[in-house]
Amino acid sequence: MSSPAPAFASSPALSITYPHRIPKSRFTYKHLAQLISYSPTTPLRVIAHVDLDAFYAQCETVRLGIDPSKPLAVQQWQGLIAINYPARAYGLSRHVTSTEALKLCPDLILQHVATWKEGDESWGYSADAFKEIATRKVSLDRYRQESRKILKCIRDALPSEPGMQRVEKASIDEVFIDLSAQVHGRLLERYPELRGPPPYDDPAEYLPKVPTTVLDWKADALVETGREDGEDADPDWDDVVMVLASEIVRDVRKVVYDTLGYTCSGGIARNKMLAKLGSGYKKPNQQTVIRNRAVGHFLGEMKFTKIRMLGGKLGDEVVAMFGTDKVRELLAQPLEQLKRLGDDTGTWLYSTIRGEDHSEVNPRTQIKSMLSAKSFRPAINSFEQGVRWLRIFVADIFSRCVEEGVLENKRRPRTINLHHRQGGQIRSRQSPIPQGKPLSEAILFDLAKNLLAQVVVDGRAWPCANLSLSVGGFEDAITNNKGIGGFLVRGEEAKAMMSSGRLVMSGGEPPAKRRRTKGNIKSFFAPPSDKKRDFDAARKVLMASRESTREEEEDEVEGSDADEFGAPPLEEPKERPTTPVPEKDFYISNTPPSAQPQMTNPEPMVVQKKRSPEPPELQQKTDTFFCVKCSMRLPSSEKTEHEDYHFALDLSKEMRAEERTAPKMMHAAKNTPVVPKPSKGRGRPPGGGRGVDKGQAKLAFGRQT
Ligand code: TTP
Ligand code: CA
Ligand code: CA
Repeated sequence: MSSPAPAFASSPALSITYPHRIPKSRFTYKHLAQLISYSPTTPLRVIAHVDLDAFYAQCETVRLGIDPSKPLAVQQWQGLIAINYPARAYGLSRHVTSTEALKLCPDLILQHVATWKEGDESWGYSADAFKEIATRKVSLDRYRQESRKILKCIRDALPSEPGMQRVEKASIDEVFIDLSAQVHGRLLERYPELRGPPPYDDPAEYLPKVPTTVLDWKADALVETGREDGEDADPDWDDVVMVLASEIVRDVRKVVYDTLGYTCSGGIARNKMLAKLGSGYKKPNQQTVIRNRAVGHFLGEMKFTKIRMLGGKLGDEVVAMFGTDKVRELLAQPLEQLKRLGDDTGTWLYSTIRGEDHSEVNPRTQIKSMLSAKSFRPAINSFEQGVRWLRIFVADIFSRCVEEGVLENKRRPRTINLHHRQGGQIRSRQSPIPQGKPLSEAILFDLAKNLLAQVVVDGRAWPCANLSLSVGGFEDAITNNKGIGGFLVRGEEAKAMMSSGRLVMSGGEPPAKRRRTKGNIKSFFAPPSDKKRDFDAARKVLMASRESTREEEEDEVEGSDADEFGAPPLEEPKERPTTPVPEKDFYISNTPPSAQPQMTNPEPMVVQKKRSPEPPELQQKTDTFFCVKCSMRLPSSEKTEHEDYHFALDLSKEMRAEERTAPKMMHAAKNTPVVPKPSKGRGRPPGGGRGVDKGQAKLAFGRQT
């Protein structure tokens, strides 16, 4: 156990002679040594977060060689997705349109993000892109390329010895760096008295005191302690650790600027959560240190919705439950109260607002999945149109696969997924990617087409408001010859392949019943001739290939290129509280929760219910309406269609009830059911909705026409 700490490791006798006067650190040799192994529990731990300033905007100034002091914004359709700092001085933000922006800042350089155009082989920059939302989709490839260069540059600026570098790419423009091991090295270099061994060889011995009372923080923004005596307390080793880390971050930022011309901001603190808050504290081109002595004050002043993971739905839920968004007020809530959010979430929140976060910097940089998506305004209405978009998605995804080393057979995805949104409904289909032959764009395209064909054949596919394609389950490919085993599939994949080619449906109703009622609704929206053409096209694709599908499981998407409602979503934070509240935020998005791909429900008659009712005060926030019939929030733009949908749904229920009660009416002569004429007018029941015979209902609605 620990004994009174000596002033210096080399003179333990001092501790015996003058125990009361011996200055000592609060930290032990063990704490110090734990830095080498990146222990998330050592109180000397130090993490940096580096975030590029106005990232897409800088990408454009660098690409075009524009003077960075000129105001510039990156446009996506009519909106702005990135605004450089000179333009922010004019009051521009992501909430203004490009037209409003030009009024506020007539000299603004507006650069539209690169796009893929229907039919093009590759993405490019086009002056007219903003007018062509219906035929183009955004490409973030350029920004991804720059992101990769920056990441490499950061790595090159850090020590290359094994175990001395731990970097996590947290999104397209930010990284976490665990500087613990590197700082440990610098500490021993600069302060030989720390080299040990510890007195009595006891790692629980306290470290000597820091041999100075003043530290040079250079130009770093130092977060205040909020206490009058806060600065008076002499520095301890945790402060020294922060100074050294801050030096490293300054160097890293300089290398990035000198090599590639990008400015970024940094945060330095004892954990990821605080480091991230630090990098956003003073921008642009600055770095902020949150010393341990300043943590309480720093967080207390803050809105907890700024904290990682609390920016989305979970944060909203906490605000609604406790009626505040201030950390200080939430600190007054006992743990038991916070546990109303769930045991794990409550416990996570309790320690988070107290500045505790033991999550590790995860050096995994490999992509797990890739997504390409498009929201359609106006909605698309045919299989053929859908297929044209799939071609772009596949080109987009395949080019990213190539960068991942698919051609060299380094890594390859195992599954392909299609999400299809129609009204308030998401349908998802998944299929395994055959592993026995080299992956090609053509293979992906065929698989994608097949998935869409399944959705179409299954009914009620149009009008489609959003399509997204993703590949996932990336694995390191085995390069040697696997023999016949290389062509075999395993586990889920095998199960999926063995299923009959029909969907595995969720929900209690037997498939036959569902299919019939599905037809009722489907025939409601498109004229029969179009439907037939569409259906035939889809069926042809399906006949050509006998791939089967299964209901999709949720998949973490790392790289995404969706342009949901005018702005692409960034990658999600990869870590979550242990009981995550479903959260998937699209930027500037009024997408209803029902439209989020993790909620899949291939059951066409039952509209996806939200997992938990949303607090009423949150319901008014976006441009949505609340459907009391299915307890679901949907974009206002879909209101009419949704009401039509309920009308048709009620109607089909009514008819089913009648089916059960009405006597079967048959043509005596031919012994065939009476076939009613196709109904005119949307949703008018054949025969006025009364006395419809079972055969009629079946033929009018159940048949794929
Ligand atoms: P951010 O790092 O959030 O913002 P930023 O880099 O533009 O500005 P800051 O200096 O405040 O860090 O996002 C990085 C990029 O992600 C941003 O340049 C554009 C893109 N993005 C969107 O497309 N839509 C959005 O709503 C947000 C927040 C970001
Ligand atoms: Ca940024
Ligand atoms: Ca960022």
